[in-house]
Amino acid sequence: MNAVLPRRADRMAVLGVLNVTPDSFSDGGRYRTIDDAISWAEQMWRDGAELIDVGGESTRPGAERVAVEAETERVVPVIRALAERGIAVSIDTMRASVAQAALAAGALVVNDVSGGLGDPDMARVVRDSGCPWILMHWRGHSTVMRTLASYDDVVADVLSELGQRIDAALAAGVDATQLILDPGLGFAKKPEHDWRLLAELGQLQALGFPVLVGASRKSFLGSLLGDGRPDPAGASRSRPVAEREDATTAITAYAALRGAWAVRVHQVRAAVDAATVVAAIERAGK
Ligand code: PMM
Repeated sequence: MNAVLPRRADRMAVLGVLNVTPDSFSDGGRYRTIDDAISWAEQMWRDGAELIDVGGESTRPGAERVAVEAETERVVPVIRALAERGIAVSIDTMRASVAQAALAAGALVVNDVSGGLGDPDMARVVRDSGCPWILMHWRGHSTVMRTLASYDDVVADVLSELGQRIDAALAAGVDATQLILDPGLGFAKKPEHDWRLLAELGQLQALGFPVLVGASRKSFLGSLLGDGRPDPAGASRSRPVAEREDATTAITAYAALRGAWAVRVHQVRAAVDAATVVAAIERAGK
């Protein structure tokens, strides 16, 4: 995996989120121009990210799909500009044609939140390029995922469904060394599912693939830390998205301690610091 990345870290890796979408839940609309997006990516790169994860379609619960042309037009110019600057990029898409265009523009890794379910052609694109492929646990598109958060045993069910995605990838000719797994926190999951999956991260690691954790600013952190008082609509109040950074960093430290390959975060510097601290403790313990 590290062979394709220009940086080799002696700590857990960090992916910096660059959503070039008007409506992503946590940083949507932050960059009004390509130049804004590139400047922010450069900052995350200086802060030590191993990959900038560029996405052009929001996966926020309830989000409608964007047209494939719009998604491609959003991501390709940004990826090309970052690749020209020597910045390593992953493309966050579940569409094979977007992945293909992104790889042609210089992306190094495909981050597929659908784990290959969203587009039957994705496995071929990944196989032909030989790039790493992040397979996230996913059950359905954003408009319906809330209705799919039902499990007998969330850890066993996620492991078995990811196992099916691994089998499908291998059957399509993708090499096992290309695969990275992700439990898909917040995707067709209730908070109790997210916490169980984190508690049992070791079971996911035991499948033998690198593991990515994407917890940054997600709603299970908001509901844990909310003051619990009802808002005017009667719902229990959650900690606002912008105030979930410290909790995100706590998860980063935990993921590093549990041996995750990487975290995907909005604030790279805090994550790099946390991963560096954990690595120093681990080195001192050897
Ligand atoms: N989460 C989001 C988007 N892409 N990709 C992976 N591999 N894992 C995730 O958990 C993940 C992802 C949603 O978060 P955002 O809207 O902040 O990008």
